[in-house]
Amino acid sequence: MTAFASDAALSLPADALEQLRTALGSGGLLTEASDMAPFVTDWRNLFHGRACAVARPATAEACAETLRICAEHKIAVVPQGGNTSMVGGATPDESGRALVLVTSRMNRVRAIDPIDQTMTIEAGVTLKAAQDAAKEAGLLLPLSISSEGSAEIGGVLATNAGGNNTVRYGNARELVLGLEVALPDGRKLDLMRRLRKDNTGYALRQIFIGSEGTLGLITAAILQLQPAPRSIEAALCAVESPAAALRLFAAFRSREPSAIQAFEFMSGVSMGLVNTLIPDAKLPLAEPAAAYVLVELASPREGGALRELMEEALGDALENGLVTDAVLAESEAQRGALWKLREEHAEAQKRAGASVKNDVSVPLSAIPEFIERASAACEALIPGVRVAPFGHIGDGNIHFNLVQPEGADGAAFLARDHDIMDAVAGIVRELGGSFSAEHGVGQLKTYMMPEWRGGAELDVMRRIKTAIDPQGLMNPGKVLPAL
Ligand code: 2HG
Ligand code: ZN
Repeated sequence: MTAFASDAALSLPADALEQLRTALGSGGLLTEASDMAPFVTDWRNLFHGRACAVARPATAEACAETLRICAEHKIAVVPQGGNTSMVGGATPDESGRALVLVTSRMNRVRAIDPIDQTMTIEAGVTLKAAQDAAKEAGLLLPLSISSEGSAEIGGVLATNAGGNNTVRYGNARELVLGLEVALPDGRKLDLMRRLRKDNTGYALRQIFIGSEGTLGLITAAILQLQPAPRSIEAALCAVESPAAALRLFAAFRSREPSAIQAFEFMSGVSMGLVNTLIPDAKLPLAEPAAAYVLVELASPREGGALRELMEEALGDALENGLVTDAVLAESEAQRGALWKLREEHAEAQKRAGASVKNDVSVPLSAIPEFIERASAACEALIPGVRVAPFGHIGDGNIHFNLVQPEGADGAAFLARDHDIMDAVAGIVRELGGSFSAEHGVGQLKTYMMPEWRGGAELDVMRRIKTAIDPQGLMNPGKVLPAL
């Protein structure tokens, strides 16, 4: 639905508009429908909302003041970073009553400390820019996701992003030492301590990480960095099945678990879409395979030890049939080309038409059974559906995505999304998994919360929400279903 400027003016009281203009300065507040358009639709094009205004504060103080004004006038606030949510987490509803608060202008790397190995960074820095700043200082920010070129630190932390390096370094929450938050009433919550040890009451920062902007707005953080790797080896392997991919993971793990920096799975169907729909993406193997693994080893030590490890592990795997073909990156450019094949899966699936995403996790041991049963269930539901799973198999997170049958009507396919998600979720549940491993709940999956997190768990979440955001203004309709 399109928002009109007149609607926006109607839903934003004149005194609130005046106060916001003063707090945000020229260019910090957008109220024209055409200016607001990029901020009211999600990356997947699933949600089309409206907003009374888009605020773009340049400082944490202006951000907090914006929240204070909104609290005074009871204006709902939808926080937004790079707008890369897969679950509509940063898109306002259609009422036009909410203000979208965009963090992109708070984009300074405040400091990097080489002794503490920490980075003090503002919410609007893109993950890629943060990685580059760490690299320039001879360090590593060990968080890597496909959308890192546009995803911003605030959103990455608010959603507790996972990604390719979780297998070694954990999710975003494990990297956060300190946090600065603008509370819904406009106060600043200063948790910017860079301490490894600090047992002084509740670990408040952890409540905001992964809360998807429903409790407050993260304005800055102190992140724990790691030594930069001096040797990196990457290989793309063809395997016959998810079970073979898992056995290969076990083989690498038993040799040198601390060397594994990424271990990614790609189904043949999903890789096929990348190959055909992404220019410059070319499979560097003789034959297409049923499935692939991208394995990356990294170490802060120089020398050939890692190469030896990779060659020995792959040599054995080729010999015993676990891997049917493999290619090792011989240069940074080749490593980049291998990663391109993996990182473009979401984009390729978008180009292939409508898709239903199931961002699930199960115990590693259950992955082969999960993929087999979920594939059969979806093929029975939608004949011709393209079952295109891929993901972070080393940490148990599979993006079990279904792409519409070729030539089918995308809208009709999407109308079945709950049937598909429920069929997949049922299997995930039987196997002890989660219906959302890294993308969060947003507005797309709130309906699943009562069944999965009901009883005391949802009750405690609601009590926390009410305690911190008593007016219910922060990102309404996300994470917690309406009562
Ligand atoms: C990835 O791992 C992202 O590439 C996107 O989490 C996954 O498109 C998806 O479902
Ligand atoms: Zn992912």
